[in-house]
Amino acid sequence: MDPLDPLGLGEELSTEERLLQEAVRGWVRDRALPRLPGLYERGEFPPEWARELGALGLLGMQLEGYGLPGAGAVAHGLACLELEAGDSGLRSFVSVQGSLAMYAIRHYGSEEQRARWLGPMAAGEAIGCFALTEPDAGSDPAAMRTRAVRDAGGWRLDGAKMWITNGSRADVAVVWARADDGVRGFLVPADAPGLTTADMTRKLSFRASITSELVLDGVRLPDEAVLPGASGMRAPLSCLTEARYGIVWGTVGAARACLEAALAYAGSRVQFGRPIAGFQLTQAKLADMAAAVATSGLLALRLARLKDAGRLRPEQVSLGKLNNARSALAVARAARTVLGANGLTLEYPVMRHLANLETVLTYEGTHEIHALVVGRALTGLSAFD
Ligand code: TGC
Ligand code: FAD
Repeated sequence: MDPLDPLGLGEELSTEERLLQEAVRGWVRDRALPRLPGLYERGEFPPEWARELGALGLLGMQLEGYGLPGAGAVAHGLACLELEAGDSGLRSFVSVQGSLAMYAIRHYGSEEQRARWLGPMAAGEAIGCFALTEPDAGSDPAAMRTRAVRDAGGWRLDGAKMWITNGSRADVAVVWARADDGVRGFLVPADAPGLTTADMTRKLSFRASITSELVLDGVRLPDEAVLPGASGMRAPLSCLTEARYGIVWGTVGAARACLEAALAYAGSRVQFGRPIAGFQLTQAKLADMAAAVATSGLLALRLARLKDAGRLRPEQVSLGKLNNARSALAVARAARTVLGANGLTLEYPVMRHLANLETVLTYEGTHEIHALVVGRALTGLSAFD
């Protein structure tokens, strides 16, 4: 049995998809994995990785037009899987750039906004962030307090956004704010007077990823800064569906990396005179991990087929995120026990994945929110109203 692919899902892939997967896996192995423990310890994300990920064609890879690759759903998913097998922060960088910021500009932006931003963002020359969450509006973003007021000179934005990936690194922030006619999206350049950022440095999860607070204090913007196609909560929520799809795949990668580490460790660690892999309790853990990797991979592949057919519904993405984030976390926890005390260190990737997966369970809609979205789809009754 191939521990990286227990059900042989690789047989479902085209040659192009396999080549892309190999390329991303190779970049993660050669460029990222040797540096990740140190970066995680110091709380850093190397700025030069943006252009490297751009050169690999991964930023906005699933988007079409404006010179973007227009990759299929499986290829997009495999890239997320391989990146997150390295670190969830890597996949997040690509998700925020491509599935949130670029997706918002591609789908809701004007021709001028698309022409200005999409090329440099695909190349990793310009960084974007997606600012929806606020100190008092997390799971319920519709309760946002950031206000956009229109006057003769354009728009004035006031408010605060929190937990924003790449907030301080971004050349352009996609900021969601409440206007008189409902929620609107704005492209706020980093040098806009009145915009300040501060990094959130005391995280114990997602340490190799930049997370920031944004304060908008009387930020003046011209009419051209509005995303003309975005009106109401449907627009930001549709971006979330796109990024959540990437998480469904990415979590398979994190789980696979933990299984791989547990297998290698169990095969070489000797206690009571034999490798711990020979103990029945260890084998039960490994078998459960392999089953989780295989079934979450199958689920991701099914969602990809639905997405390519244009039939993927948001509640199916919620079901995928619900299952695969929980499943990956369970794999990481079990793998951690197999590694004993060594599993607690940065010498092995497992504790890093375990800590990251606590974020993955929480962001892009918490576990509970996705359960309620699926519950609403199953029963026809909304727990939110
Ligand atoms: P409601 O306000 O009633 O509906 C608004 C409109 O939006 C539509 N809609 C969606 N459309 C596309 N995709 C989705 N997932 C959608 N969910 C809702 C809905 O049909 C309606 O359309 P219309 O035309 O009738 O106006 O909202 P709701 O009751 O459907 O949703 C409530 C709830 C709780 C599910 C929603 O607010 C929610 O998803 N909350 C979670 C917030 C969240 O996920 N935040 C994430 C912030 S970004 C982030 O975490 C980035 S992390 C970095 C990384 O990704 O790596
Ligand atoms: P809350 O909404 O306060 O939830 C707290 C608890 O209450 C959770 O368990 C939740 O499930 C539960 N709860 C809430 N409502 C209900 C309910 N109706 N029924 C049952 N239980 C409920 N946001 C962005 O906009 N952009 C980003 O780039 C971004 N990046 C992030 C990066 C990191 C590292 C992290 C940790 C977060 C990031 N977020 C980002 C924010 C993230 O989306 C929010 O943390 C998430 O939506 C949850 O909001 P909250 O943390 O305020 O929790």
